[in-house]
Amino acid sequence: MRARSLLGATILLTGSVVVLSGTPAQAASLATGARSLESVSHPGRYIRHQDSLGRLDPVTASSTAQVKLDATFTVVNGLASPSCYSFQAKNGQFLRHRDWRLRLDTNTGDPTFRGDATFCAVDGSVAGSVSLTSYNYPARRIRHRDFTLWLDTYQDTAAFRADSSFRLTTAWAPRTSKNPVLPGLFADPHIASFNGRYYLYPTTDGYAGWSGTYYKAFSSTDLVNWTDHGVILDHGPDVSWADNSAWAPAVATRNGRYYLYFSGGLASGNTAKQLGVAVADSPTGPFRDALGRPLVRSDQFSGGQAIDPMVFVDGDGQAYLYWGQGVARAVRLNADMVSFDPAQVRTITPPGYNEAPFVFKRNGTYYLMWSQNDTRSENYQVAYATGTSPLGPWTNRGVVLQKRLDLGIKGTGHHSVVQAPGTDTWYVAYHRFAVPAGDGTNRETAIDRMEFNADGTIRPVVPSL
Ligand code: FUB
Repeated sequence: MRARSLLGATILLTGSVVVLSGTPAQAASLATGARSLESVSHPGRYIRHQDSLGRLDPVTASSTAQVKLDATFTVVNGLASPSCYSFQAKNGQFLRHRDWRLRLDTNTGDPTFRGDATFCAVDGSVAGSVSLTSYNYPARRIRHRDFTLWLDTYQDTAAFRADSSFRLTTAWAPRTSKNPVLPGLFADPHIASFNGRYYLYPTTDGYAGWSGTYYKAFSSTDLVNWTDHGVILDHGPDVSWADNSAWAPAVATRNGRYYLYFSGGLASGNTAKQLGVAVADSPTGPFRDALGRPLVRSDQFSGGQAIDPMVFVDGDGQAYLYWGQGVARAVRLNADMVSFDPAQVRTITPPGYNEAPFVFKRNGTYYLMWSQNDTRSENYQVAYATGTSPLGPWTNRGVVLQKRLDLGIKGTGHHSVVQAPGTDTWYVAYHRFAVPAGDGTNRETAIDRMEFNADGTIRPVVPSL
């Protein structure tokens, strides 16, 4: 069952925080972003961590900056399920239960950790409050006892209900940076502009071995405030030939329809990655597998992995498909957007290429961009070439986006580019190791300006927090 908005829910405002709530003990929907969680039974006390253990302590305006940081969590997409939530501390660790005690830990990406660090929201004991049930032990809820936090079996008493209810309030330590633009772990962002609105289509990250299974879509009018449109394609129910490795989606539009190109693999048997295409009538889906089989099979071309698809539609309406890890390939797509002539596929692997090809056009020049090095390396970076056609030939231009260690920014790659409609203003969306505690499977999505010199070359992108 996929995450869907709750029909018939009422909107309650608690401070600046929106809590969508149904009747008592029903699933509730939380706004993601930086929040603090105030106790219902002890107003003025907030969930915080100290020495990695969860506590319920007083926090006031005169509390130290550290206490305010420790009492601030970012509500993010559930590590185990998009129907639920995880709570990321400012140090990058996640609130999880272990031995029934609430504590902070680093996400290992394995199913046990993700389950232990995922909580589903149900109505709390008073209007506007929530109670957080465990994803993997649904009969248990986060509650405080002697001002320490535990995962206890639900008891139908007024005291238990109050001790396990919290109001999400404005964060004691509000965010001071513009990136990441999406709360939580999302990688390989494909950014696009359709009908005056920006869209982001990322890989859902935080899984060991990048074993995620579903894609979400987000949209924005200002590149700052993003609306989560929920799951738009889920390999489990929606794709017969792929279970996992839901990687690096890219969306293109033609004739009023939207085509989502994606990678997928099987958990057993032939686990090699393949490319698929799904179609929808809206940029936020729901998408359905257009072919019921891969668009590019794992065994179809020799060398490289069939991952990281990207489609560029030229001004004459001709669409081109690019893809590949290790080897970069390109081909004209047929007008149906879901087929091509295999005999016409070209290898266009540029120097230092690893993966994530991306093509756009500006002032008659075609730009081919790609990621170098391994996504687990802090040296993951973006380089580019320019050409006179969507298929080259290409002139290598070097690296334009790389780590910025003075700000703790590492592993900047798997990017995409969007032009602000009607302007010559361009933006690059990319992922990086989550700041401060991320790595190659705990990545987050950032957006920065991408500027050009008078000769059309791209200026080095300045990654920002
Ligand atoms: O997110 C999974 C894989 O990691 C992508 O397909 C690659 O481009 C790399 O970012």
